[in-house]
Amino acid sequence: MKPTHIEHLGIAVKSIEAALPYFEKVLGLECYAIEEVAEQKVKTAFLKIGQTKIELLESTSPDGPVGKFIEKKGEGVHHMAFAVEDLQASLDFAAEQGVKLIDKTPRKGAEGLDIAFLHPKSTVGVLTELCSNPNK
Ligand code: CMX
Repeated sequence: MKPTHIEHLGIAVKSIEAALPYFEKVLGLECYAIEEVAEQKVKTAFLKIGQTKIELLESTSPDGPVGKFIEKKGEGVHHMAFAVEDLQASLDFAAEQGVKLIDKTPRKGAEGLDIAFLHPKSTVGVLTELCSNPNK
């Protein structure tokens, strides 16, 4: 599969507004976009550090994946996203290796990326996202 880099780290937060001062004022990063992903029931805020982004995830509904995660585990690292060149081929390869897929085919995520998730039970407990940029 050979991911090219860590595209982003997803961090579940109760409130983007309350979390941003730590990332902006203490770490000195800049939030360059806030976007709602209705299908995932989240609002996202993006900060860039080198080639990698930090994606703050605030749930827009208690029954969404991030709402359920915060209810169970509290705020913290929610997922890790790897950039791959051929997303469908990477998913097929992971499935062949016995990895349980949450998404068998790509769907649309924030920033126009094609995304798909691998189940944390198959990825040593770290919810894993694979993503590719359809415009590259
Ligand atoms: N990291 C690690 N483990 C996780 C997890 C996470 N982020 N979220 C849930 N789990 C674990 C739970 O702890 C639970 O483990 P146990 O069975 O040992 O208790 C198990 O997975 C099942 O969790 P659940 O609360 O019952 O939740 P569901 O089965 O309904 O869903 C999951 C879990 C991972 C399939 C679901 O959250 C999902 O589909 N996630 C992918 C989509 C997503 O997270 N979208 C938000 C980000 C959007 C974006 O980046 O744009």
